[in-house]
Amino acid sequence: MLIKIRRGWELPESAATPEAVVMGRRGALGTGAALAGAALLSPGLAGTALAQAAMRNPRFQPGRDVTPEGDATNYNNFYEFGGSKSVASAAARLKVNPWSVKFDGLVSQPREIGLEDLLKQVRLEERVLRHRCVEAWAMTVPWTGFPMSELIRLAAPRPDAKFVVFETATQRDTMPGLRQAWYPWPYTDGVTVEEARNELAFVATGMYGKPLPPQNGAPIRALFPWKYGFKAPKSIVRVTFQAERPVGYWEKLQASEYGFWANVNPEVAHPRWSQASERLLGSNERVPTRIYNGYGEFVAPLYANMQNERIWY
Ligand SMILES: Nc1nc2c(c(=O)[nH]1)N[C@H]1C(S)=C(S)[C@@H](COP(=O)(O)O)O[C@H]1N2
Ligand SMILES: [Mo]
Repeated sequence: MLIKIRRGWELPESAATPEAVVMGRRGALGTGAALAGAALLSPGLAGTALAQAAMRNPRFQPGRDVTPEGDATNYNNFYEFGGSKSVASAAARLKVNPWSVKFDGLVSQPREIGLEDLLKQVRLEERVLRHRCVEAWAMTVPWTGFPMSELIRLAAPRPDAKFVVFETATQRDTMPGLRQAWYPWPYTDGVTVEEARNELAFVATGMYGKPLPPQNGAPIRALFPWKYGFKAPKSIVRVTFQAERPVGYWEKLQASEYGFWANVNPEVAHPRWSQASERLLGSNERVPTRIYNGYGEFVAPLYANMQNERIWY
């Protein structure tokens, strides 16, 4: 079915203008934004706490070249800053200091924790992970951060908590996208607590050995590398535990196309385009999509006994 007003989220990648591929702007913007992100943080936190002193975890071998930094930081989806892929300069206005994250819902003790405080209670590592957007582009990024299971431990959910929802910042003054009232702000998405505890689930605070640039979700974002990228909320301000399955931003927009599970599968097409292959940011090479984005050994058991669930998109 064709919809009258075509918005960014309704377009397959092939129909979008690859504005970020204009050479020259990329490197300069990427570096500038990353530095701006670091400079906004308090001196104690800048650079060090968010990204440094992190050893690469050898358990996660990408089997692909790392995407050039300028490509990963200048071709983004961050609808709060607009529907194009070129949001890096707009996102540079994001205010990341101070930053805190709320833990609420079915937790033993609801609380709000400052980011510096949170980072003191985890050990950072670097993981090179593949990222696969539902629009069929992909990248391979060295992220700095900590296992999502650590965040869950700090939040201390009660046993009746079955799902966890991540809510993204809404800064009226820095995010022009919020004025587009037909979008279901704030951007949220969730997974099962069991998925969040899987060792592959990651919380990123840096990339390429530096603090996350705003456009990639500064200062803290989620990563579920076996799922389509829309399940990876950026700039998280709230983590809520609940018994009912949540309906995230994309599912609210178009449930027939973006479901709750959204695991990567080359054989299950998106209702409007094939997922059989993906385009690598940087080289533009097309390569076959892999089931669970190549991470089946870590996550396939999570879905082994699921029936009557649309787990692929
Ligand atoms: N808050 C927020 N988080 C978001 C999005 C968004 O628009 N807003 N887009 C998602 C989508 S569709 C993708 S593919 C990834 C893109 O992450 P990247 O820009 O770091 O590549 O972020 C996800 N997280
Ligand atoms: Mo995406």
